Amino acid sequence: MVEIVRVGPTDEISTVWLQSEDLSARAGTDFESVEMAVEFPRGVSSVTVPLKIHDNRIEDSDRSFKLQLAPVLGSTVGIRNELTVRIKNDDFRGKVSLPASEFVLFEDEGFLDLKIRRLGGDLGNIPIL
Ligand SMILES: [Ca+2]
Repeated sequence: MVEIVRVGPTDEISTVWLQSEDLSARAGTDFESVEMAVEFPRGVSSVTVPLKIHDNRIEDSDRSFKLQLAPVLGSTVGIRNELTVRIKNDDFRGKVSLPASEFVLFEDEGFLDLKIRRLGGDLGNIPIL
């Protein structure tokens, strides 16, 4: 969600235009495109707009898109009229590690059951070659 704040008198209705622009994030793939009029009724100084972000379940880099405000019907937009939204990747394969740096066993034991641990990831399979 993004909050749009109206500064100054609130005794009149005011409307601004909000739209998104792709940067490294793509509308339709990484987030739902935004293209809408945002109305401030009389007495209202802030409006919250919901943003829909898609979880791609792919290990990738962070991606960004921009939100821009534009005036409508004589409204005035402040100097802060752009906002960059960064979508942080939270899909990781994790790290694989051995349980110890040394194991000691007698040669007549024949086998060693080695437990390999996966830490900090939940995405897909990690092949052990
Ligand atoms: Ca991802």
